[in-house]
Amino acid sequence: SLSASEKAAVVSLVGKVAPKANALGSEALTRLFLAFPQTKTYFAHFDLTPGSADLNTHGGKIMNALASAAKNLDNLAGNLSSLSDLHAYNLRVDPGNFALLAHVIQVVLASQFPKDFTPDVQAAWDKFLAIVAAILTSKYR
Ligand code: ZNH
Repeated sequence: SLSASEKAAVVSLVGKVAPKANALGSEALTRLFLAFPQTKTYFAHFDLTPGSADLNTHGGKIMNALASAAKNLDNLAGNLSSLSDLHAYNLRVDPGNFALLAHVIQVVLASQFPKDFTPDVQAAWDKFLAIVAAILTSKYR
């Protein structure tokens, strides 16, 4: 779990992430599909053109879910419970893909917030995203 200083480092970025959720999430998905083309298979019904409405909407959902989770670091499993059900029972995304998404999210945060995304903040976000991924894949069977 996250230490007090890691929690503070995660929270430190939330105020900047939430207002730009769509743009940040859209860029993360664009990077995901270009760097790891196999991830596109889950989104056959989307327009994957960079900047598309589908990418903005879905990217926003992901980043807003992370912002919400970051505000509930003491109850992450509870905060993410319904998303965990969705990914385990409906979407069945291969768990390996979560690390790929976590990677591109960190690239986006580093490029959009270079001053704020210090090594300490990055380490905390890496751990946070790994915990979120563990929760979202915890009900797989
Ligand atoms: Zn997921 C969906 C989040 C990962 C795939 N997602 C989703 C949503 C959200 C999310 C919020 C929406 C829901 C509703 O609508 O209700 N995710 C998330 C997060 C994460 C994730 C936070 C981590 C961090 N996913 C993921 C991955 C993948 C995915 C990795 C693959 C690659 N998702 C998905 C899909 C979907 C989702 C496919 C559905 C979409 C549509 O709309 O159709």
